[in-house]
Amino acid sequence: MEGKLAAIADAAKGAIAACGSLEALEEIRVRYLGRKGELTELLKSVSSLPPEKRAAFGAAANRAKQEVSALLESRKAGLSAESDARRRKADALDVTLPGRRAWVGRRHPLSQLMDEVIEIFHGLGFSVAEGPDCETEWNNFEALNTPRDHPSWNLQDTFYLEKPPNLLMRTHTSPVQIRVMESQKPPVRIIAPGRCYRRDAIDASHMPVFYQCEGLYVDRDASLADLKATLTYFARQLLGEDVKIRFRPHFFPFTEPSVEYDFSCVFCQGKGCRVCKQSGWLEISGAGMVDPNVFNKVGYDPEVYSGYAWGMGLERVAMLRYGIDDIRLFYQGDLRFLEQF
Ligand code: 2NL
Repeated sequence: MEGKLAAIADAAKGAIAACGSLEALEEIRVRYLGRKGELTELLKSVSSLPPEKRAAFGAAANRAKQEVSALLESRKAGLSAESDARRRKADALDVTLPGRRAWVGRRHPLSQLMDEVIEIFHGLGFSVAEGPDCETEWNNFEALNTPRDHPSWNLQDTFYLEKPPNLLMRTHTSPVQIRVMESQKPPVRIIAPGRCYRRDAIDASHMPVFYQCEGLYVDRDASLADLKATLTYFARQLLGEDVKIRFRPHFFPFTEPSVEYDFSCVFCQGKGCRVCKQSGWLEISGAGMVDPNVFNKVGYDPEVYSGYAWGMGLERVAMLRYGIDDIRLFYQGDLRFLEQF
């Protein structure tokens, strides 16, 4: 019996010393000192001993019980203090942590560029005109002298609204200029920045939604020389005094004569590189003298008035300016791209 008492007491003391949590400690208490605990049972068995052995064993068993009890209490205090300390540490406010910096956004690169373009033409006396994204066939095509069988005036290339009367998403911002000419007399000096639409599959150089900035000047004596001077001034303001500009003959239904215009490559100074595809020139867009048929449609007398107009795709200008080779980057909202501007 004495040997068993010593073994149980030693096991209990060892378990208490090794125990790592209050829950485990409670299990140990139940196991040894609970109502059916091992030490409790041993104490109960004192009565079954021969009388001469009862006193000594009873005293030894009680001593063991007291020792284990005391150890349980002190271990409990220790574990409580440890868990309190742990919780305090976890809940603590670390005043040495750097604060979270307020996140500052910025304007989209296309918006920044549009503002610059507007600012440059503002300096030449042009004001901004705006119109709806959804337009009539008249404003978008017919008044612009565009023949009914022209590819852009076509279900395949333009988004039409389902309900009559054949409204569509504008394919350029020219309808804004038609609206201005139909509602006011010359002189006209406006630019029309805005969003345009076309039915197109998305790839590195096409988006179904894109931005344009067109311009229109109408007066009694506007000439092709004025057009060239205006676009040359614009090119120098936008890309620097050294940039050259060239005009090539072209055709548009709404201008006569018509030109396409190129800026010398700002990356290689015209020597030929990846961005200009070795040509030394960056193709920007088209321009020309407003076709007399357009003036007739809006009620301006082509014998009295002349005008020049031009267009440019904003994404294209941005891509050429920054050497970007994929138009989709403007529309993916990737901060790694946007934060560079
Ligand atoms: C291009 C270049 C162009 C115009 C747009 C225009 C507007 C009116 C009258 C005459 Cl109201 N012209 N705009 C002129 C020439 C070129 O855009 O590459 N377009 C596809």
